[in-house]
Amino acid sequence: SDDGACVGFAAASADANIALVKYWGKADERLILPRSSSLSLTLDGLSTRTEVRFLETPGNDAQVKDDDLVMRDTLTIDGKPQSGRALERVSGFLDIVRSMAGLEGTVANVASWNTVPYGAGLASSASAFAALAAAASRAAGLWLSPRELSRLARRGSGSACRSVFGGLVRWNAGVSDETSYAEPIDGSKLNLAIVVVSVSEGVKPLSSREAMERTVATSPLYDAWIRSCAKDMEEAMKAVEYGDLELLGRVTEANSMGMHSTMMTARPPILYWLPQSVAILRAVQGIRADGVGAWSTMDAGPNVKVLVDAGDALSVADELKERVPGCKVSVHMSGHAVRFEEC
Ligand code: 2P0
Repeated sequence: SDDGACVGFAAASADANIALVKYWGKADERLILPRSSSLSLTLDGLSTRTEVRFLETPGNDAQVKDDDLVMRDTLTIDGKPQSGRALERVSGFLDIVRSMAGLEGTVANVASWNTVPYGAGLASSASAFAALAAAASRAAGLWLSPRELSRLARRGSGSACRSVFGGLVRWNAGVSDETSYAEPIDGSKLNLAIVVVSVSEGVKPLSSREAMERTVATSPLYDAWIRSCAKDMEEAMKAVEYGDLELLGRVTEANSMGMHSTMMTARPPILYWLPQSVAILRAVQGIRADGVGAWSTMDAGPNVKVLVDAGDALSVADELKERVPGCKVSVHMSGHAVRFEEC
């Protein structure tokens, strides 16, 4: 239903990000506080644009007994109306925005578009919730600082707090809603790019949310992983400060392998890798053995992302296509902070 009076409209876009030091596991599930700090690179070319409209709901009061007449939030993704889980998650997030803005009596219409089709394994919840947090807060009349926006985006999806900013971004784990936020870090001594190597997905993957919960609860390696993340963050921050791509690459690859080790040792085990993923991991090692800087990282799916100097990105992409026939590659430079559209 769309017959309520519009009380606010806004649109915003956000880029996806890839973690070099990963977030894997929550200390607080409701507030989405992570068990460790993480470091990411925001990527151009993988983004979400979202429009949010809040409407008054004069018919939603107590005397309306006919359920069909009660107005509810609506959500479309890439033109397709959503219901069930996807809508519930967005509605739950909008409740946070509504209570911040005193708009409890409203419903929202949300429309979202991804530059990469939703479901392709690349459209991420990071760009989605960063764009939604920006558009929804602005439509609700809230003018949040970048840090406040990062904290809000975190409530939708942890990694989304990093997509509020461009370039290299650090998410400070923190111990509370106020202290868990992302911030941009000075990456001017590096010129990074990511080559995304995608593998066709056959199986329906386990969501990262469920996978990380199971890992925290059951992997005997989990505590060791959290300790190693603190060290990885220190080394990665030093590498960024000194412009040491080699060190940043080594930390990135090792940190990803460590995270996947905790998944493989969860019970029951979680394995996102496919045979093609392993072929790509080996091709990256081979490219490095030939003297070109390239380091792999993987997330909650079978695709491999390769960290390179921007100047090597196209040649590494060509080399990967040659070494792993049938894989699809795309090159992504450093991306930008959230963009608001004035209306
Ligand atoms: C990351 N990932 O740091 C890690 C590495 C995937 C592997 O953040 O439950 O969608 O919404 O906070 O952010 C993906 O998990 O999980 C993720 P929630 P999210 O990028």
